[in-house]
Amino acid sequence: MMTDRLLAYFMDNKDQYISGEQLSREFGCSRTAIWKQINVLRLNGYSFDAIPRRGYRLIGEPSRFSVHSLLAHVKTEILGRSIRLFDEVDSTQNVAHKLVREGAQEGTIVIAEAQTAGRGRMGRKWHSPKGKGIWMSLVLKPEIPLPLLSQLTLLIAVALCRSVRRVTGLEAGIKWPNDLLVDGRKISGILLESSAEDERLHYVIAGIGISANLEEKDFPPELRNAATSLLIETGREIEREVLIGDFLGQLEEFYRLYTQQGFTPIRLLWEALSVSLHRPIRVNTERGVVEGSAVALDETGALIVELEDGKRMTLYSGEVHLTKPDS
Ligand code: BT5
Repeated sequence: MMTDRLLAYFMDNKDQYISGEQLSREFGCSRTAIWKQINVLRLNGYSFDAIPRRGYRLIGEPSRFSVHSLLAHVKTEILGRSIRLFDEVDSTQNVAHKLVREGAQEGTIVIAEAQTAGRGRMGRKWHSPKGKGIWMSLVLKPEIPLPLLSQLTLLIAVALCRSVRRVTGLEAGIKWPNDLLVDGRKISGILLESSAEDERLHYVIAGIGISANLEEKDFPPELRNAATSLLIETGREIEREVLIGDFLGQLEEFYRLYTQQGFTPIRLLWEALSVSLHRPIRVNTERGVVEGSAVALDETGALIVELEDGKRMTLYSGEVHLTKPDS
């Protein structure tokens, strides 16, 4: 309640600095209580400028996806033919799984402004603050055998990477298998979850997280070295609807190419955008640490690593670390 009243007060006094003292008088509480409420508003996507002795000024409100603008940019036939927008969910993956079980068709997209339990692979967390990113899940029903599912991650990574490059002009690259990096820091991740029976895929939920408009302060301290955003890298706000529309267009095109011609053309595109090929890497796999240099993808999408003794190893999963800067 108090947060709503405080917000209304700032809205009525836009462009003005309001001192903590004045606010504490107005609301009959301590300045610490005001400061806490301002932080609650910040977590909800409001930005404040704070100057000692002058006070606080509301400088930004959380942006909201506009259905109108999304529809104007999404020109695809299958992907995005049903778009479900949410203000806040635990994870768009959970919502999409539920929708599929209720009969949602291929191409259904779930987008949320915020996720309270956004997830990455292997139980890792995906930081998803309100109004700042693209947190979305896509329902796919590909007719491929289960062991080839990792090709789909690579296909999505190629579409995403090309689209980020085109919309932002940044030199984004792909780190095997599912990270998009700019200057060595992560801006986007892909998470595939599937339901299958006897090697037959029922459906796939492709989760895509893009850190679009996060500022440095929107990242928790432990992520600031490893993660970045399109806003930080370009210095300008990204119109999320434009990126979503472009990405879905690319993905639909590659998805069609893949259905018609198989993985080879996607593999070549992937290799051209990869930052993890032909350079020293260390991979943490379930069977231990492997060091060497990645030389190519095989036909299933697995990574072929050449070890120091010249032997080659095929990796199907794992966490790649680039061990030396670009040469
Ligand atoms: C991923 O996992 O990169 C897959 C992320 C998928 C997120 C989307 S958002 C929509 C959908 N709904 C969900 O609940 N999830 C999907 P992984 O490779 O495990 O990487 C996780 C690591 O990325 C974390 O341990 C952090 O180091 C880093 N990270 C977390 N949040 C980030 C962010 N917002 N931007 C950049 N890096 C982040």
